[in-house]
Formats: sequence, C-alpha cells, structure tokens
Amino acid sequence: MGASERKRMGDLERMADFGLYVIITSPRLSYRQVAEVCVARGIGMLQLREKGLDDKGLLKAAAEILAVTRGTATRFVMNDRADLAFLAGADVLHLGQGDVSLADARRIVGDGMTIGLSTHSPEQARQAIADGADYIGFGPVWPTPTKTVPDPAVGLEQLAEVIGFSPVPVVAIGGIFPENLDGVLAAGTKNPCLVRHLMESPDVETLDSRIAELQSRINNNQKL
Ligand code: 3NM
Repeated sequence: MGASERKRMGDLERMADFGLYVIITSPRLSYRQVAEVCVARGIGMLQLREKGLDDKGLLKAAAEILAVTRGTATRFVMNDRADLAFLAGADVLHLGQGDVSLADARRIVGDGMTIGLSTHSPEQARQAIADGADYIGFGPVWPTPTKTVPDPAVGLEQLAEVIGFSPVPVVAIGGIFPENLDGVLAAGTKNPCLVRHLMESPDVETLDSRIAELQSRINNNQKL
C-alpha cells in the first residue's frame, strides 16, 4: 500500500462517525461565515455545491472556504468536479451519478483523496460500495426542491436497508428538517444532511444554534 493510499485508509477510519454533513448551496450568509461556524462546531464534512457558479467562481469560493477550514478538523468537499477538487486542493470529492466514474475521478485526484458518491436506490448504493466509494449519499429521503431534477423519494425503509448493509458511512439527504429528523435517526442515520434548514439561517447566531441542536440530537441518538 502506497503512502497516499495509507493516508486515505487512515482518513477512512476517522470518517466512520463524521456526523452532521453540511452542504453550502445558496447560503444567506457568506461562504466564510458558514465555514467559520462549521469549524467552530467541529463539523467533519463541509461541501461546496453551487450549480450556478462557473469554474472560476467555484475555485474562488473553494479558496474562501479552504482559507477557513485548512488545518482544522473540517474537511472541505468539492461537489461533482474531480478537476476542480484537484486544483482547489480539496480534502474530499463528492460525485453524482451523472459525473465521471469513481475510477476516472481517481485518475485525476489520485489515491489520497476521499471520494463519496450520491446514490438513489439500494442497487446504486451496492454498486457504489463495490466500486470503492469511501462514503455514499442516499436520498432524497423525502421530496425536495433543492435539487432541480430530484430522484424519486426513497423513504425511511430503504434508508434503513442501505444503512444496514453499507460498510461505509451513509449520508441521509433530502427533505430533512428538525421536525422529521427523529425518523431519520431511528433508521440508523449517523450522518444526516439538511440543506435548506441550515442555508436559510438569516444570521451567524441562528446557523450556530441550528447546528448545535442537530449535533446534540445526533449524539443523543447514538447513546440510545
Ligand atoms: N442531493 P434539502 S437531495 C443535494 O438525493 C441533494 O442525493 C440529494 O436539500 C440526493 O435538505 C439534495 O434542502 C438536496 O431538501 C437536499
């Protein structure tokens, strides 16, 4: 095993319980403000997902976020783009089903980068695991307008099924709010993601308290 692959395996062990996964999509706050709250709260994974930015805009936003996260416990995740993940010096690349394959992404980012993959059915989840995804997203749990063309909702039963067979962390995503989080946690979720709930925070204090509340509910659930 080469040094970079060993580094990735080490990262993987630490990844098992990364907890709340934060995605930045059209935040009301600045990228820097969101990143600062996430670092202060020890968020493990912070993804930049801005479909409307061009390549230069994405690299600029990535640099702003990395200026805050570098050297902290918060890993910066670049969405969709292996080339930009490499150029930005991201810690993690997150791929969708329509992006380049995991194998092709590895040719760009090398063995050292953690790679996650979005999946929308148990079959896709099994395939992603077989293909070597370091973690998977699974959703949308419920219908969501945050994705322009969302897949059909998977529901809690399929979520529990995928968490049951996955040897890698599963990020539950899509339509999750504090009001319906109990069911998501009861399905075994350790890594939920709530995009609108966090991105619609009107000020730093609100974002901070929303993250703190979610983290405490995730932690309490794991003690049950
Ligand atoms: N991916 P909200 S659903 C970015 O199904 C994303 O893989 C999904 O946004 C998937 O928490 C989704 O606002 C959007 O519903 C989730």
